[in-house]
Amino acid sequence: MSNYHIKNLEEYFQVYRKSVRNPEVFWEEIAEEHFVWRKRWDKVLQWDFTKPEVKWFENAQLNITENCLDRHLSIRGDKTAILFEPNNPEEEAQHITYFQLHERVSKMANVLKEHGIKKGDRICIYLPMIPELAVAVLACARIGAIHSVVFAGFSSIALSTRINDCDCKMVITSDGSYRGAKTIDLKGIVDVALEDCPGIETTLVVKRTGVKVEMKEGRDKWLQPLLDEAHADCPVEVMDAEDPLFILYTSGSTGKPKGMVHTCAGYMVYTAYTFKNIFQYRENDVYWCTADVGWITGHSYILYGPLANGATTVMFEGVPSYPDFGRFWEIVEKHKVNQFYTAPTAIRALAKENLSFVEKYDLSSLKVLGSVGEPINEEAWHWYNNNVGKKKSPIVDTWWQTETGGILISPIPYVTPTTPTYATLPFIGIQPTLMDENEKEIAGNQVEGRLCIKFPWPSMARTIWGNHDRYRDTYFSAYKNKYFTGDGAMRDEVGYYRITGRVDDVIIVSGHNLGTAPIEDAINEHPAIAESAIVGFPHDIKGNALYGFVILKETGQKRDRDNLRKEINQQITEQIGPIAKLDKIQFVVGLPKTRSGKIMRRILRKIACNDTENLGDISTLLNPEVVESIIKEALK
Ligand code: 7RM
Repeated sequence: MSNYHIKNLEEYFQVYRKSVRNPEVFWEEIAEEHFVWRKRWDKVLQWDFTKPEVKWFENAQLNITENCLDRHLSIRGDKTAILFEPNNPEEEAQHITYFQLHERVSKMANVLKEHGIKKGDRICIYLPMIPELAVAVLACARIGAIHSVVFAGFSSIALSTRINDCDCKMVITSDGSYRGAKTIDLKGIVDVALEDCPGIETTLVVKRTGVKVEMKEGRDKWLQPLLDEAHADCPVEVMDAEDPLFILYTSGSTGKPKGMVHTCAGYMVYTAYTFKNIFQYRENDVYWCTADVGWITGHSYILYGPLANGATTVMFEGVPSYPDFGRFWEIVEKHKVNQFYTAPTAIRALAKENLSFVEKYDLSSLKVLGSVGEPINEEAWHWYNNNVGKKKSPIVDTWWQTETGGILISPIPYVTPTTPTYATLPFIGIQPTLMDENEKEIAGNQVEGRLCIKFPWPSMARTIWGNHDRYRDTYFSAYKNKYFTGDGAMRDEVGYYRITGRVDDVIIVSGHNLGTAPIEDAINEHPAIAESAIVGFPHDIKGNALYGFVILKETGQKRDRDNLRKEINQQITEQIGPIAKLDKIQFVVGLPKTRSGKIMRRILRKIACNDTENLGDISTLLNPEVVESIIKEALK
């Protein structure tokens, strides 16, 4: 098990050095010892960031589901692979063993084949967080079909755009879905989408809610009867290392969504290795990531990473607020969850509520807490640490992207000392660097710049589906021979990284570059404030000035607004300096968020600049009603 499981800081540095000095030797050892291959690679790595071209384990052959399922059967066949917790707490949880998952995936794979699906075909999966979602994803991988999971909270238009972009032949969906107290008519959304998708030949429909749906003759089929008839045995399709495994769309602030393409071998090796170390997973642990499989976090750290390690991974159908704000903690207690991985937006939402929702439950099983998706502000970090981890569970603030496939910067729990708001050190094999405005690398510590990665890692996306030029232009053209992340970061005196936010959101005030995260962090520390977002707006003298949108906690509602404004600016002055003081502060009921919970500062910027005619693409927006109320209030 050499190097596979890092145990202390000294070992981290030692392994890190090895991984950087001799990446090919390092990754070859990991790949050799921990996975099942049908054929060995000829070359570990071939790369050229100018094209860009990256190939890991070239000419090796494998199937990721053989690694996630088949190889576990003889040693842990009866172990729970997926622990499904339904939306309704009254409905029984399901423990799906590795044997059962293997059989369900095989049957599903055979159903796909019977419908003419072959290696390389694209299949769109539009399902709620139910076991069939995992089964569908793995069934595609088993036969070499390329899955494109679309988060089942997206609209018909978002869905049809994604289906057409990669010419999907089939959609796998359900009649409806449960989300908290709501029931959503998923099939209806699909029907509207498919009016614009001539390439779809078949729709397979899972029965979940039992609502009446329309079934289009010849196109739509109920899945269960097909599964009942299907053969329980399906040999894997032997894949080349660099064959596409999946496409996952990510929407930037401009242009149409980008279909990031991930390939088989490197993705498997990196997600498995990071999962094992960053969550310190041990054989009998129960691991829970609260993301949706519709995001990269769900792909890599609900499904592939955990299953490649033979882990028990929880899949939760519901939302943190149903039936009440204690639901997460109820589940942690009920299933004795050992590793819990969630997003700052969820933590901030729960921290707004009464502490009794957390205190009611026994959370002593927890050993590791994770955070991902946005910078975690200091107040949320402490709330998480004190009330969930009881100061005993290290928090891993994991920085990564859809494009990176796996976690790139993160502490290793019980190994790397943590500091609030810092993602800390690069993971093994990752070579980050900070760049200045003149495209020069910034040396030394206590510096700030644009975050780039200098060397390939196994799980990086290889292209954008159908648009390799856009892939090059977006990620490899800003800095020669480097992958540009789009994020800004600071590096402190010990070399720890702190992500300061997207560089598109950086605001230049009187010539100073200000990242959004540290300022929002200072604001959120005010006891009356729950959440905030800052953007820039034009200013005659300073070039730009800062506009803050601030959500008050219940307790803050009664406070005098002007006093609060003063206190906020005082706090910013103390923590950052007078340069970062806000010129305008608007108290709001909510902030515009993407469906994955990230604040959409782009929309707030338009509001701050009084330019609300054209808000751009808001199809991925979770809460359009909030935008309207902010605009109204801003005009007052
Ligand atoms: C995994 C995921 C990627 C963007 C990324 C950052 C932000 C993610 C952190 C973070 C600060 C973190 N993929 N981001 N994790 N910022 N600290 N720990 O979120 O493609 O949806 O988003 O998210 O800006 O570039 S993503």
